[in-house]
Amino acid sequence: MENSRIDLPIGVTLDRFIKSNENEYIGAVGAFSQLLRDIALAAKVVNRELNKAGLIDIMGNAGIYNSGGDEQKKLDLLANTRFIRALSKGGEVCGIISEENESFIDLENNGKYIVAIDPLDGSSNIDVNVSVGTIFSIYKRKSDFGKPLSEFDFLQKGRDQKAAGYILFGPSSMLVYTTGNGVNGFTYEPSLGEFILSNINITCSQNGSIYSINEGLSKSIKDYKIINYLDFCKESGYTARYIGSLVADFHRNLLKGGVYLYPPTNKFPNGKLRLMFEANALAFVIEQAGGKARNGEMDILDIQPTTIHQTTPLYIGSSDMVDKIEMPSL
Ligand code: AHM
Ligand code: MG
Repeated sequence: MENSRIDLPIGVTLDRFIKSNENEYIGAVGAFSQLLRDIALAAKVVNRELNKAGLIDIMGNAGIYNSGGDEQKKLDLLANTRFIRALSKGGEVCGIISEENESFIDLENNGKYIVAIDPLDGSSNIDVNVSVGTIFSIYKRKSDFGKPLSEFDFLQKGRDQKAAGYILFGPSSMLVYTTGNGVNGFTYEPSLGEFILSNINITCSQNGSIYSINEGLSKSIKDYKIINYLDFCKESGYTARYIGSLVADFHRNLLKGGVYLYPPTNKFPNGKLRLMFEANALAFVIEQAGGKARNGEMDILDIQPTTIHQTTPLYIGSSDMVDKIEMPSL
């Protein structure tokens, strides 16, 4: 991976960073930059709402269920509305899929880009003031301009992403993304209302000693490779860390070295996490940072999606740790 690209200092704004790197985005320079800015703007709005979460009536369940059968939180819906609104306005995006919407949204314009978004991941944590996140992927439109979109425009491999990233709403909020040219992180400065470059060319160490899994599920994990790997982690004296907010667990392991596992379970025989809303974006980020993302058999980015809401097992993080999971005997 070529890694010589960032010559801007820590402290520049996201806007300035995007502008300085515009020549990376082959094709539609202005549109792509504007799309990244739209995502950042929606992130600021959601951040503002989340900061008020304990004070006004936006916590708790909305009494509606999403396509995965999860009861939607009021904040899930609020974040969904904010992101869809921000992405719909500019004309850069022609189609959106969201974890919170059953089908794709055709914006019926000539935008060049498709966005897949999980507007508020880990939202069961919001009622207890624990970190949550937004995850996004950007693809190119496939169908001809002027024609209605079809699933064909959305069911693209992770390998085809033009950009991907996440926003972590935590003690301080961060936007971390890649356009296929390394990974950079921006920390939100609330008094300025700006995301500021704070983590340049993030790399994930090849090995680590943190493993992140919901071990309460261990009796319903049938894959002996996973069971063996968990034993190996304990025998090696690794540290277990699990927040239950994928973005937060992923971000920690990205920076410190570690692995996140969500294997098939009795309840979720093909894993719980969504390929198009969660796994693909984080897989692109981790590969760009030098790590790996696999489903137990292949790279996440090479999976051909067949449905928008399909799930996948996910093993993601430091490359040596991900490799070890698939070794038949440890
Ligand atoms: P969500 O999209 O409904 O929020 O579910 C995804 C979340 C991830 O953030 C997290 O890693 C995982 O579900 C936790 O699942 P579990 O409670 O089964 O450990
Ligand atoms: Mg989610």
